[in-house]
Amino acid sequence: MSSVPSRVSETFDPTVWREVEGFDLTDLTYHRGVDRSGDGERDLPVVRIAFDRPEVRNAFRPHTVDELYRALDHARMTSDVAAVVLTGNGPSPKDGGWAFCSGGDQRIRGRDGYRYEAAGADDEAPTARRREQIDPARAGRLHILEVQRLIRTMPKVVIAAVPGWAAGGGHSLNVVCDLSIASRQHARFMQTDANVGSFDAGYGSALLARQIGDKRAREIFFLAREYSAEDAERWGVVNEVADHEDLEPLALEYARIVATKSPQAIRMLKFAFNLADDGLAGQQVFAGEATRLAYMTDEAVEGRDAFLERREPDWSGFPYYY
Ligand code: S0N
Repeated sequence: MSSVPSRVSETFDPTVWREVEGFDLTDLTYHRGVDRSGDGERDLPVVRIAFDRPEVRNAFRPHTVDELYRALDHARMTSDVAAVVLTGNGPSPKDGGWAFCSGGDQRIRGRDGYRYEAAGADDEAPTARRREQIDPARAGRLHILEVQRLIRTMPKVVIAAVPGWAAGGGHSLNVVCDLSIASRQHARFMQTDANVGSFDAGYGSALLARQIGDKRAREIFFLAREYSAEDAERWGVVNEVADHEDLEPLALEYARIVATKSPQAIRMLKFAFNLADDGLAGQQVFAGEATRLAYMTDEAVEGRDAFLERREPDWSGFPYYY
């Protein structure tokens, strides 16, 4: 672990990342990998997106989700980025606790659009909570589900690096990432949805059951018990457990390995893995790639040219069997 704490995260290595410019982020940090080992600086095909609300275990409010969608979508459209590391900055300045993400910010949630604020030190009852009304239209938005779909359908490998708590909607985000690694010392997992009257009845539960088995997934949701990084690895919730200081380097290593592979092969494989579970939506994403590839063939070019040249297409050069 770096002995010099950086403003991003204690385990963040500023020598291998540069801030992505043009984003005015408050709830996240967004970095591009860089290789500074030789002369000058070379961009790596990797980005790091991190929740940056460690004082609330990296819970997401609607604004956090807006930022996350924007950063992920930028990564999706950046053609020389192969992989995304999704993580949480830390530790908490309050108590030193680490988190990947603790899900929806429970102070900003639900039907009535209330925001609960911890009382200030000069309040009459310091343990009480103030509440103020916020725009109900935004408070009710569960657009973290849009983020889940973006992670699921983006043609890049998304790697969850879990440095601490993955709870509630944060637990579900880990489920939806393509690969996951967790800190041996600090990563903890708990699916708290049913504790707080919330339920991820989509990927968070159904995909989890697909990944680790139905009984275990039901146990995780119905009992909402805390489990460790080792449990998570044994059950298949994460791919690998690493010592805390090795987590970010390992995430970067995963990402760099992915970046050595054929982009098209990775894309087709990701969509193939999704296809059966995602039904027609999965087929549509896979088929979009198949069509894009088909457009590059002479056969498709013949079809297009025949239309533009107002003639019958000549398919004679294209066999019915390869
Ligand atoms: C993660 C847990 C287990 C960690 O426990 P630990 O280490 O004992 O820390 P705490 O003392 O509990 O927490 C430290 C400080 O952080 C605050 N905090 C933690 N999590 C949240 C959170 N999710 N929202 C708001 N604040 C949070 C604590 O309050 C504490 O602050 P201080 O120091 O001021 O007291 C433990 O913290 C825990 O169980 N957290 C809650 C996990 C949870 O239930 N998450 C929500 C589950 N549901 C979802 O995620 C679905 C999405 C969702 O809720 C939503 C999102 C957006 C819009 C709408 C919704 C909706 O459902 O309607």
